[in-house]
Amino acid sequence: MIQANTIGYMNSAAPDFDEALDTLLRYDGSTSDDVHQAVVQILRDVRMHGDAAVVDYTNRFDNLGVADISALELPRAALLAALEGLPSESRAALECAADRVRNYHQRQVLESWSYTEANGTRLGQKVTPLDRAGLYVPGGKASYPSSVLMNAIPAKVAGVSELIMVTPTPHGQRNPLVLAAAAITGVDRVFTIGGAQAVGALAYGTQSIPQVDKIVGPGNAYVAEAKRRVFGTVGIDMIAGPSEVLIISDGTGNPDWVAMDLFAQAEHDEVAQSILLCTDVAFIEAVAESITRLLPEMPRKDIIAASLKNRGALIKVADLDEACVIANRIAPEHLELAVEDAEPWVAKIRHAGAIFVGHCSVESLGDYCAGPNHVLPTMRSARFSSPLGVYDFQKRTSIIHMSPAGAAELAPIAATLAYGEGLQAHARSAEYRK
Ligand code: HSO
Ligand code: ZN
Repeated sequence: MIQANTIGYMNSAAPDFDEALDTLLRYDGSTSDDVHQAVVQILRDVRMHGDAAVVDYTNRFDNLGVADISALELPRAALLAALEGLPSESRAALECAADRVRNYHQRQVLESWSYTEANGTRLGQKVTPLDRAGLYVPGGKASYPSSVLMNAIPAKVAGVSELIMVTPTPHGQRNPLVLAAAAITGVDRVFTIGGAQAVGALAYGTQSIPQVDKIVGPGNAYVAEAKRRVFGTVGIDMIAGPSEVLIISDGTGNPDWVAMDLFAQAEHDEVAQSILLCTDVAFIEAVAESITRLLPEMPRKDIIAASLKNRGALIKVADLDEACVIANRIAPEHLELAVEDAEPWVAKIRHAGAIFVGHCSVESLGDYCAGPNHVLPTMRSARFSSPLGVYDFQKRTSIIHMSPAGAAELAPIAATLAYGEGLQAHARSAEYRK
């Protein structure tokens, strides 16, 4: 039987299902007043005092004792040493993943285009990479080398000239895999700073840290709040919510696989969300049994258990069509189609960050090395946004090249519209070209 204390069970046929689903999906990502106030203060200090403030906060928050900012920059040699020092298996895996991610992202490059009208007027769109991007890499338990690949590679493929990584090293502890990933992807400069002070340094620039044009990468509540506040001064990628997986099952396949896929999401953190939609009650029971049996084996069982209990659910649905309707409503970050004949169902999914098609296509392959980006829209934002990609490091400029004949032809039209708006100078500057 399904143990409701491990993971919630729901049935789409229940009269209160809609409300129950809304409650399940609800997540309050708002920032607390404390975080907000601390971030305002830190950003103000970094803006006013530059390097000195960054050094101060870093010494205080990361338990360091450096005299100046030069001690907080890692030379390229340190990155290469981290790469050289890796066990060969780790290095090969990182390099294989990087190659695959690069290969996938090369197909995303937006090209400039233009067209010429009969009278010689040429109109177009010119695509340019950002000059400088900043990549935030968290320290501690959420420090993922795979995320360095996923953020740095699209920037480099786009042609960003300078990519600056910041990552905190509390108590001086460095993560060699993160540094090796920076070496492989060609990150240009690395500063061992973190938190809101690092976001401020990248956004405003200091005496030693160059101002960037866009900041990408995940972070804790302070980093998220700092990114929100510097948006406008610089671009940002997105403010990611907890990671989510939605699995659609037709009752085929191995329940252990489904249980472990739910765990893989749940082990990220206590508020990660793992949901199964399944047409077959017996299979749901089998998955519940797998969960109970496999959970004690997991080193992160406490996090998994909390996540499944707080935000997980096994949901019985009538059929796969209904599952797709619910999936579109959820707009999950990751959607697994764990069904026998999966391909035809892809067309029915309109809102998801990434779709994993068939029993072999599991999220963890996508997290590391399939090729597509693992930075994906969360909290239902797949309804209107897309995976991080090369296009996030490219911008577009319109090109208007009027021929004399083209200008003469359009001048009266522009003038008419300008007089209608009461804008004389607009009208006359158009009419000069007649
Ligand atoms: N599932 C995470 C990415 C990740 N998983 C990194 C493991 N490492 C968000 O898509
Ligand atoms: Zn993951």
